[in-house]
Amino acid sequence: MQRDNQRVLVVSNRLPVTLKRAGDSWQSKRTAGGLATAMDPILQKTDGIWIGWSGETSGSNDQKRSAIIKEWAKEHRYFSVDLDAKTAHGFYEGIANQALWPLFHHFPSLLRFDPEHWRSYVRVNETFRDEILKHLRPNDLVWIHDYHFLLLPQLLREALPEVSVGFFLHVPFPSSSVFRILPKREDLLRGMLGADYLGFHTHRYLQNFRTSILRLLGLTSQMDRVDVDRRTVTLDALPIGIAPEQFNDLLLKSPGTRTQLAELKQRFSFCKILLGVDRLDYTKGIPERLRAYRRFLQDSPEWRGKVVLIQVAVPSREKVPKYTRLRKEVDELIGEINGDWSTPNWSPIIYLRRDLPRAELAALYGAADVALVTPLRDGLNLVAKEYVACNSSGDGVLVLSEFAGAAAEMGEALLVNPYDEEGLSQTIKRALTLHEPERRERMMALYRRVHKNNVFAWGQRFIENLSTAVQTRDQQPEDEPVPLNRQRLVSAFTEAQSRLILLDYDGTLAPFSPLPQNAVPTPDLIGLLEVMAQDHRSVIALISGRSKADLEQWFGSIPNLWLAAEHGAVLRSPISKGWEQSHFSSADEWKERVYPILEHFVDRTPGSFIEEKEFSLVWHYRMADLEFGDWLANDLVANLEHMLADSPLKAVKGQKIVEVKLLWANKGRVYSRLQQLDQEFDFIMAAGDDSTDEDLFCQLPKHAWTIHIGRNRSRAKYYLAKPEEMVSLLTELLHSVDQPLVRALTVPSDLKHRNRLLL
Ligand code: ADQ
Repeated sequence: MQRDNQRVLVVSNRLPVTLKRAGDSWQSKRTAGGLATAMDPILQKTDGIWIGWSGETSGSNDQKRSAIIKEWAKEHRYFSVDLDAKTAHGFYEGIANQALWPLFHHFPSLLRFDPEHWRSYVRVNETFRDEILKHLRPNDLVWIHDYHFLLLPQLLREALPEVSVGFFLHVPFPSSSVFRILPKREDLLRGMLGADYLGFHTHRYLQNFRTSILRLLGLTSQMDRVDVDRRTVTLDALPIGIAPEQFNDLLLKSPGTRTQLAELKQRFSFCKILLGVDRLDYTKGIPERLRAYRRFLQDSPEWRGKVVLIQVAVPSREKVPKYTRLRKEVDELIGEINGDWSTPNWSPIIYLRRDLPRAELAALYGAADVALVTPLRDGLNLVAKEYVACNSSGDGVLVLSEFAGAAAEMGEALLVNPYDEEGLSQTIKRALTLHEPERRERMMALYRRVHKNNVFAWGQRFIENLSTAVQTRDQQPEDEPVPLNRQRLVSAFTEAQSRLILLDYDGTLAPFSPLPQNAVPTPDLIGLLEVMAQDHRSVIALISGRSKADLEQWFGSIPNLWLAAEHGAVLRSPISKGWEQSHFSSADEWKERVYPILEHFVDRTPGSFIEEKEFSLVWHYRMADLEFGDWLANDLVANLEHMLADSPLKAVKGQKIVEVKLLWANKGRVYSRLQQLDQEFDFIMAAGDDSTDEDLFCQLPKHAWTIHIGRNRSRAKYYLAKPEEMVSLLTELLHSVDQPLVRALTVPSDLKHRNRLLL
């Protein structure tokens, strides 16, 4: 829940006001976009502020301009960020609209990425960070909007780690195979992950984001969250709404809108009205729609003279060449269709290429029999909802592209593939002839939903969810290890009289290698363990998932080192050198059942293989495609869990492996066994990196120094980032007891005595 005194700072590319030079004076104009409608009540309620770009790049210091900007701040608490023309161009036309926009909308061939533009994009994100920091107070919630500021959440986090940031992406998040085309893709993902709460319009976009962070950053996530740098980032799908009453009110109460509606109905009383309302953007599918309409006229001569398409298109981004070409293409197509089919009394298309006031739009929505909302790709699409809001009588028909985010929640529309010219032309016909009961049923269901999921509910939910995400982030969960204080550990170690040190090998003392047999210990590591194991005050055990043979080959000759193989299924004492099995095991017939299942996964996953150990079977997929491997691993564990439910076996997902092992073979048992050595340990340290080490961490007494390698969730109390840090810690421990050790090496009888005790 949102706390009472939490102010909201809204950050978007443009403010809801714009500045324009008019001769030697300046004009300030309010833009009534959907976002302003959503943000205004939130800003008023929380006494918040809005930070954005004025859209004007002269940087002029003239008094009239400055006075307007001051007025915005004073009257509305809108704070304008000034950008110089070159930086603004690189940021806005360059990266935002020629790299991110086409790519996020699945138009990779239109991607233009200029490194100089990228530098501008970074600079603008930094400028916004600095502006936010100027205004930020403790407890504030920052809400950043859209693809112009993908780097901003992380920039803020670096400047102020405790900052509370939400980010909402208004455009689609593309599939990972498309997203990976972007240069700087990792920077952009890390930038987004600086937020506490990340919102997308649909689950599909959220899934695409999750796959991208897995493939490109190796981050595994859950449906609704991902852990990054010891923080939890909450993920959500939250489609934006509109303010339906504002449209309805215009139709019911505004004399201007009512007159226009009546005039439209009268003027087109002889025919049906199809309506298109779009920004003039290639993602909106306007030429495709026009071609489908032309085909419809060709194929359905009975409709000629009885239908009209009113296409409203507001020019946008005209400094980008693709947009000027689109404008020309649309002009030409409309010219051709009207030229080919018009009669003295009828034109098939009426084209309004300008920004219409909302009052006029509402009249058009109210008059249209069918709305054609057919983008090739769209984050959501507000026009679809606006049209529905103006159809309280349930008369209209919405034709909606299945590639618009809105399709996910507007299933009662007639869904179309906008690339399928013939299919779209047939759907136009179907929409025009839809029987009244079906028409009403579909429209009323849409109407109810548009009212319920309105933009105010959306804004409120975002803020509440962000607030909850921040509170969750601030509660340190029990399974969150903290950074290890090495100094304290070293002094506890040196002061202790009797120490127990339990070490995992792979991922703890040595980094992973694509092939397990290649992760051979270095001579330095062997040397280090040799010297450590000779300290008469320490008992050291290496507890690994490896086979007896591997451990014996690599560490078997180190005197006084205990070895536990196969996660503790077998233990070798340094004196007898014989392997002792911690549990009587029955025959291996379970392997015959499990092996074919793993084999099936090997067949499906190139690069993966099976390792057979005495007490377990392991499917390794480190060399396979990471995303595919992880996905199949989850599938495999789920299948095996079901199958092994009543058996003494367990399936565990480890570091790029799935292992099926006997339940009793676990690392916790090694500690139980070593406790039987007639010895009181006043220092216990255990280090490990994967889920099998958790069995050990749980088993140890509270005062033990349990260390997880890597910053993941764990039952260990502390963490070190990587195996190199663990090895350097052991070296430090060794140096801290240098003198006593040297003495110990000269007293072999003492060692013999101790080893007798151990057995
Ligand atoms: P847009 O790409 O701008 O928004 P859309 O959702 O359709 O797309 O919103 C367009 C808005 O502009 C509507 O409110 C519409 O009424 C208005 N409009 C369009 N043509 C107009 C005209 N000629 N005159 C006046 N007004 C006009 C981005 C994403 C979308 C996402 C929104 C909100 O690209 O996918 O739905 O943000 O998150």
